[in-house]
Amino acid sequence: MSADGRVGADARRTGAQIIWEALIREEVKVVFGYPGGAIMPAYDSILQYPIHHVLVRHEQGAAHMADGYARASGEVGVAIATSGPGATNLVTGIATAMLDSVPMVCITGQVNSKLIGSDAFQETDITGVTLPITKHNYVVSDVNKIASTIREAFYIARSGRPGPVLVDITKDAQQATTVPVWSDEPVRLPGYRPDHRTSVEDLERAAEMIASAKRPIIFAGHGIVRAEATRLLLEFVEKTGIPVATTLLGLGGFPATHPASLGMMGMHGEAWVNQAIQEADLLLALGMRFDDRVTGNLKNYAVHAKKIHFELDPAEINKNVRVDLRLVGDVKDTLRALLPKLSSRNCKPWMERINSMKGDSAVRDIQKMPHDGRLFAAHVMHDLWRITEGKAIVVTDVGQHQMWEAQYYKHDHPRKLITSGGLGTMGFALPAAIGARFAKKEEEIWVIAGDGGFQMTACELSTAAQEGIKINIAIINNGYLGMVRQWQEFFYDGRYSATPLRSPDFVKLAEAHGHTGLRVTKREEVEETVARARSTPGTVLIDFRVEQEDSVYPMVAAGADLHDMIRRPSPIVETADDE
Ligand SMILES: Cc1ncc(C[n+]2csc(CCOP(=O)(O)OP(=O)(O)O)c2C)c(N)n1
Repeated sequence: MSADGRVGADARRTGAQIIWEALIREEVKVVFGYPGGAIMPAYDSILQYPIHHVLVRHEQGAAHMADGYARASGEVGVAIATSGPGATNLVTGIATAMLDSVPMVCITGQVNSKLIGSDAFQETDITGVTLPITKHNYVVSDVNKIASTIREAFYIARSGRPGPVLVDITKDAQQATTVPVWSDEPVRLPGYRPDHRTSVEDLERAAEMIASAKRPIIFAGHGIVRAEATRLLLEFVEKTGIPVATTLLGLGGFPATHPASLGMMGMHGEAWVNQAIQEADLLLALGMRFDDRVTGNLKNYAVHAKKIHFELDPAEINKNVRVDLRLVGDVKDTLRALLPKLSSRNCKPWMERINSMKGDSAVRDIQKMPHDGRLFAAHVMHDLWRITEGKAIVVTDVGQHQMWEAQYYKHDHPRKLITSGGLGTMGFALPAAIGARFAKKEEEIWVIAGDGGFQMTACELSTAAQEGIKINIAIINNGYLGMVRQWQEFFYDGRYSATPLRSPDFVKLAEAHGHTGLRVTKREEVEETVARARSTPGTVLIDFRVEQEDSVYPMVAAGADLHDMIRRPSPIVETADDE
């Protein structure tokens, strides 16, 4: 066997060996998984190969770790599971990656091909189950197909609009032997066209529309981050002066502290951004998909604006919002081709108009509240941003804390915010952060999770301990399933059905796993405790006991018009003690 674990080219080997060799050829160094009967041949042979296997505590964790790894690195993440319950436990993680266009390959074991369809022990039709939530999936029962299928799976996962691909391999195919054929030819698949290029005429039309607009706004979505197009977007903005609003997943795609940055749009976006969108005469939507949380009521959405959609996936165009011009292609290529056609222009009056709307929205600025002993989640986010100088990778869970993070932690760099935007998967943060740790060995990583979501995958604390990794965990502990409680407060007359939440002692839970546990109950303690967590080796969990019934403002109620926002009810007295 050679140093990289490959056996001689013409030697016979098992399907199990071929799996790992195929992964090595795709430059995979780490996989996240959990063993079981139908995947045991593969687990037995991984011992021969230089691939690090992270033993998760639940397969959902494996899928989120592969996802976090992919989002932090831009590479394909890999999750492994056995058949039946192992495979179905991946489902939430696969759907999460699908909705956020994250490249991932999941390899599952399947029962012997002879037994398929017989309701054999631990048999599930996982390709049937995952058909609507994968970009593509395969069942492989022929050892001769393993190498080429894994190669195709990686190609599909990472090309065009990325997404998860599942490869289900029967146990007998893993055990059978063959001499594999490794191809170095580019993969070509009938009917699959991942690359598109915008025509010169369309680029010229876009340049004309941009030149004649008086109130344009750029929307930066996840596509900007994925395509590594941040620098080109900056050039675009510096040339044209057009302000930029971002989606949740677009945060960091354009520097939040840049003067042309407006902040986040949509349900919990800045009020002035939503207002500006409704007044705009041109929207340049870059790598985003007009999700309902972004648009609110479609009937009254940006009715004065012409719309140009820069998008890699043609199926996204005109799906939710009808556009005037489609620029299909990789957003980085499109921006590069468009830039020379643009002239500099004056957006000052428009920026002044937008700035005049800002004062109106400042009432949500809770971090400027006077010290009255109470700890608000916004304080934690703001202080974390200040102390880490905005440089940490922040992995958030789903709920109020996710929105406060988006509002108060300013992201200037791409791939620094990892969050489940499309599916909104509670339990995502801890495992995704563990995955990100394997992608970015040197960077500071913070998990920000609610007391509810954290408990969904808290078992992965044990994985972090076994791997001996350092991450910092901030639990925003409000004693409720906060975001649902907020909806109950606003829309169900304050009937708190099934949202008060009793939690374990998180400090002891951390300690039980061999980690450090800390607690913060007052605003004055935030700074010192965060500093302590950063300088303490190993994983540190901080239980932040925050104000219990605080709500995220502003808010566009589901289905309401974008400009029709619920704002913070009472004015907050500002003090000049911050920053
Ligand atoms: C797996 C899953 N189940 C249910 C929900 C619905 N949901 C969205 S936010 C939320 C409450 C989250 O509570 P917590 O984790 O404590 O965070 P907080 O909102 O308090 O910050 C719930 C139940 C979800 N998003 N994901």
